[in-house]
Amino acid sequence: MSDFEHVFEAPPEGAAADWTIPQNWRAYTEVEHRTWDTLYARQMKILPGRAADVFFRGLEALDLNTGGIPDFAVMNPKLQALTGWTVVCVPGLVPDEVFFDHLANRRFPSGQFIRRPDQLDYLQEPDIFHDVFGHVPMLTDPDFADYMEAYGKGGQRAAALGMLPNLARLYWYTVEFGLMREADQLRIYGAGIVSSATESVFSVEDPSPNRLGFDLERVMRTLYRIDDFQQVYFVIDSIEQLKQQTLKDFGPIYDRLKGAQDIAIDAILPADAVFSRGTQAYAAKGGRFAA
Ligand code: HBI
Ligand code: FE
Repeated sequence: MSDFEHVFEAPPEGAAADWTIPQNWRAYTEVEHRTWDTLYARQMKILPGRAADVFFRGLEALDLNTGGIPDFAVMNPKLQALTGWTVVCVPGLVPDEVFFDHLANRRFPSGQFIRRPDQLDYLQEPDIFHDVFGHVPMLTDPDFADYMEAYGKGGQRAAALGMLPNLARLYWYTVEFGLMREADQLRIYGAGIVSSATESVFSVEDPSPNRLGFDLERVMRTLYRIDDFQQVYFVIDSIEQLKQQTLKDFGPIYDRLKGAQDIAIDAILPADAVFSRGTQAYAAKGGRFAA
């Protein structure tokens, strides 16, 4: 199962059996380095007060603001010393089982390329800015690092059991689009949000989306959209809570999920903890960055 269109069937020319490729840092052009700087500077204006402390602590620990696209040979020793994770380069989206095998071994696969200057605001495939700026700071947190490894291991199992569509929703609503409570506010920790200038504001401030308390089985039943702002965000109390709710045998959960119906993207259920009851006005106007 994959929600994306451009997944190759076999490792492309020049890629290893595990789909990794060299970063080839010296080959990035001046334009590509300046694209990183532009995106970085833009997010650093938007994220203070909106992104979680844990994200900023990770950014700082990795020292990603030295100018230009980070050189993994410099970044990886810092990350490895903190949590044992490393970042490897891949050509783009890789098959699910390849992705899970990397995560299960504490390797995060990052796109090698960076978006073009005319794609600053939106692209569907994960590039190095999304993957490194968005995902890697969170991998410096020991609990989040454990959670991601467990997700990789769980992915292999879910795939074998035919439950990947359900498990992928957990990744989507936490790793990519998660919010957390912090300082009496809702703050961003999801990589899909922190790497997006527009969704960084929308996710925490727009009246449209629902913001609901995280509940594992509820999340795994909830549909999602891959091509637009979310209609619902799920809020965790802490990374520790996320880890504690998910480090368990999913077997009994999958048995229950097989008999359960999917939940509509804009539904609010009686059992939900409601942080914001959204107007859904953005989606009603047709979405895709509608004014
Ligand atoms: N490949 N490079 C890359 N990055 C991803 O985030 C990714 C992937 N392949 C599959 C995948 N994600 C998802 O479909 C799984 O989480 C289910
Ligand atoms: Fe991502």
